[in-house]
Amino acid sequence: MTTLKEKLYEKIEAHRPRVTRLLKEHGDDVIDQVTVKQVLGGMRGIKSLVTDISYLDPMEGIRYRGYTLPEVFEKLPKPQGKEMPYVEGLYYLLLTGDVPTESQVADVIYDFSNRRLLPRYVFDIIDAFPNHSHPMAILSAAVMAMERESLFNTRYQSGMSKMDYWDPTYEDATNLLAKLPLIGAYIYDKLYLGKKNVYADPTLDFGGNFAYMIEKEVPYDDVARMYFIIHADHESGNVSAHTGHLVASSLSDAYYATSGMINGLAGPLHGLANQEVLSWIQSVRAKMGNKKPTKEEMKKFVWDTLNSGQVIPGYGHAVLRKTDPRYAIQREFALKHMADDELFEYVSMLYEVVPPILKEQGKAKNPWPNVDAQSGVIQWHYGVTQYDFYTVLFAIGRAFGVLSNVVWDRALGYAIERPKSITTSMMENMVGIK
Ligand code: CMX
Repeated sequence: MTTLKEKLYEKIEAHRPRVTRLLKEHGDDVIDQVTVKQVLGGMRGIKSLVTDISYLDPMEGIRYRGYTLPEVFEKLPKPQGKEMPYVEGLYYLLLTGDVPTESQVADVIYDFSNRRLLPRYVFDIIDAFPNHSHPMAILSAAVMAMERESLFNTRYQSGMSKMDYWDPTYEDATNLLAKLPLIGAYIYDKLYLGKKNVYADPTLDFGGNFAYMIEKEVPYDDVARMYFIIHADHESGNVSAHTGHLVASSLSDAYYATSGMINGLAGPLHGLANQEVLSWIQSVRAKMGNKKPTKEEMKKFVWDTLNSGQVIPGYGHAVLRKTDPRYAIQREFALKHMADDELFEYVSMLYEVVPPILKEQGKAKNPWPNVDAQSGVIQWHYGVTQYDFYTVLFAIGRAFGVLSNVVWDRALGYAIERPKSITTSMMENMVGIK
């Protein structure tokens, strides 16, 4: 057993009695009420999911295992001479709640390197996709194809105690996470570099190896580490995290759950917004004949977009009510490394222009930027200019949070999801409409 798996088992054993007690002694206590607006409005804010891996405060932003993002970046071990921490260390933190030591991270890196080889048929499946397919569809299919590798499924078929579900789920999750950079890089290399081979460097960590495989130079390795870490988790109610949890709740394995979460992330109101931001900025640039717009001109583009019934991508959020700390971290990085980048200047101007306009329009509850407003521009700067690939990067990061949650779902025996639906007439009757 790896030190991570041993530590995880210790944590699971300590946590199980807390859930048993809640259910036994407080199973009928009321913790929330539900309004018509919430039921018709995408279940916004209803307290109906439990996770200890991250918590999203509307004003403060996300905390992973109790740590704010700046704390996570400060506390997790980093490769020598690098600004950003090991992604493998984040996995340790998300699963156990403990900040790993250098040697505990080294153990995870070694474990990942033993699991990262891809079966040949995954390359064949990626190759079978036409080149104009969206990379998120290819990613989802590649993950789905590997379902036959699921150890959970094999052990379930041969009879396994519920108390052991977490173990093969952890194995599936770790196997899949270790393989995701290679899958993502092969999709990138095939679609944009026209290559049929991808070469990994087994001496590199998760972020460093990803940068190597898509042929991007330093400091893209740090960009990759930062990107995967900030996208890892955003508590359980967002579409990708919730889909992963929902699919796994029927005891579908980690491969089914991850493919499902990728499909949810691929929508423009969620993860795809990062590519929409870049495409929106490019359209502004084209309209300006590549000349940088003045503030007044930019305001007009924003109003034109709103008046044509579209949203401003990268702004607003279902939970947050302030600038997303994931935006702030990327902005800090951009100010340090690429302050003169032309597209970054657009992003900075949008930060000044958009919030007052959204406030004036009076519809969006949160006029501030989210993670997606900033992320594509950094990718573009370091040579990943194919913006339909950006959500794949989001997905690789998000898989860490989703899969850590699925392991804990199995460990704590969380139930199959089955909320109740009603008809419109029933709702009308309930509120007294005849
Ligand atoms: N531009 C224009 N209008 C916006 C807006 C934006 N950025 N954000 C919200 N609104 C509008 C909504 O469309 C809604 O309009 P209607 O009443 O006409 O339906 C109204 O303001 C109220 O919405 P809300 O309660 O503030 O926001 P929701 O919780 O319904 O939706 C989100 C949240 C993220 C889908 C929305 O803010 C949005 O569409 N943003 C742009 C897309 C985006 O950046 N998505 C990425 C979010 C982060 C992520 O998941 O990756």
